[in-house]
Amino acid sequence: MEAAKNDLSSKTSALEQEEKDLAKDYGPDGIFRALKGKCVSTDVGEYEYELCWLDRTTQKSKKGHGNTSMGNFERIDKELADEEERADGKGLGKGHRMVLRYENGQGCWNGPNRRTDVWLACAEKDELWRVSESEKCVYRMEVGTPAACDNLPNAGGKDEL
Ligand code: MAN
Repeated sequence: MEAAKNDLSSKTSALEQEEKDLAKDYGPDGIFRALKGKCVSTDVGEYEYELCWLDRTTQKSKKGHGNTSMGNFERIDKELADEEERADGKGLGKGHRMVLRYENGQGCWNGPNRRTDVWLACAEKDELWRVSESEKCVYRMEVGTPAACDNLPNAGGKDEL
């Protein structure tokens, strides 16, 4: 009887986890679901920057000063990009792009909590192209991913978001 009770309780909590996951926003037609649990990163100066899809962004010190949270995934927006095309294709270009918002990261000394805007552009593979700090503790990532390509149903339309 006890064993059956334990079994029920672990199954109930597994079900609750699955229901929570189903309620989470994985983007138009769930295009980000395949990226769940995956991360991309790049080195810039004294830091390694990491984006874990629909989860978190992190600034990692290469000098052993530890990790700093740059925000937790909050929502998917759309914004207009207006950049020159790059020769290597690794840029946002012009047009509406999905922007993933990561908020409420580690507090900034004398400032707000860190946050990150993650701009997406269509690319053959998942790649963190560049990271900048547009103002103190407000970060911007530019990321290529097949999940942002227009041939995916609804990926180009604002209405579906
Ligand atoms: C650290 C890093 C920087 C940030 C400053 C703010 O050095 O997180 O990106 O600008 O703290 O004090």
